[in-house]
Amino acid sequence: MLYPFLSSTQARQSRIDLLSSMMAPLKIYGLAMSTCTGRVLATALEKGATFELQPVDPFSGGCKKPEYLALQPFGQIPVLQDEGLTMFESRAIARYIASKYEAQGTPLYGRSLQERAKVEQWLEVESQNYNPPIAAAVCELVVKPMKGAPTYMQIVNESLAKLEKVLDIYEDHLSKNEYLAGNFFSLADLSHIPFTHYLVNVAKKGEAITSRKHVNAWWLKISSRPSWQKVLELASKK
Ligand SMILES: N[C@@H](CCC(=O)N[C@@H](CS)C(=O)NCC(=O)O)C(=O)O
Repeated sequence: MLYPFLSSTQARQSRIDLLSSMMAPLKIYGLAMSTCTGRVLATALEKGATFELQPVDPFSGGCKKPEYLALQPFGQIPVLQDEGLTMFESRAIARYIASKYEAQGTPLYGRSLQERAKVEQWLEVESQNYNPPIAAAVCELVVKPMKGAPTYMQIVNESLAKLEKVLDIYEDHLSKNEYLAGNFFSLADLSHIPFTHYLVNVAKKGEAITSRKHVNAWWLKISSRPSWQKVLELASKK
């Protein structure tokens, strides 16, 4: 027995903590202020996985250098390297981290196969239904001004109208469920945080979120998690 004076639950957690501290840190290439990198960092933080952030700045062409393109041929952040694995696509990376560190931290896939199935369902909704309109609006309102490019309000308005329709479905669902996959915080909720943060707190165009009672309560809960607050702290240091 590793620690004879601890309860079996405490001893199990101690073993997990020990194993985790022996694992090499995840190497994450990207920027904390980028939405997709933020998704990956928040996942690592929820799981208590150690990581090193290797800064790669898309605004100064860091993504288009040959050595970076060898890791990510589409020239985008983030990239993960871990124990001989090199991979890209933030949602795939988040799934990998949530699975690898399944035994520790927040159970981001729930506690049963059925709960995991619901997490996967809402992860797909995030990427297929929620992300396209919100990313288009954030690109016009936040990213293009940062690059000195003009914002097209017609694209903003059309994207927000599409987002409103998606959020009507979320409002109904969240009136019956505390979180998307049920009554537990999951990877599906987490995956929504970065772009929603930019729409609500940076672009200040979050009426579609804040005007819906249950969506807003959900948003306030998920965005106040220590993991996301830590991502914002890391982003503020850039
Ligand atoms: N589907 C990709 C999208 C990655 C992405 O769009 N990354 C942005 C930053 S958030 C980027 O690298 N943009 C630079 C570029 O496309 O040139 C993912 O989820 O990882």
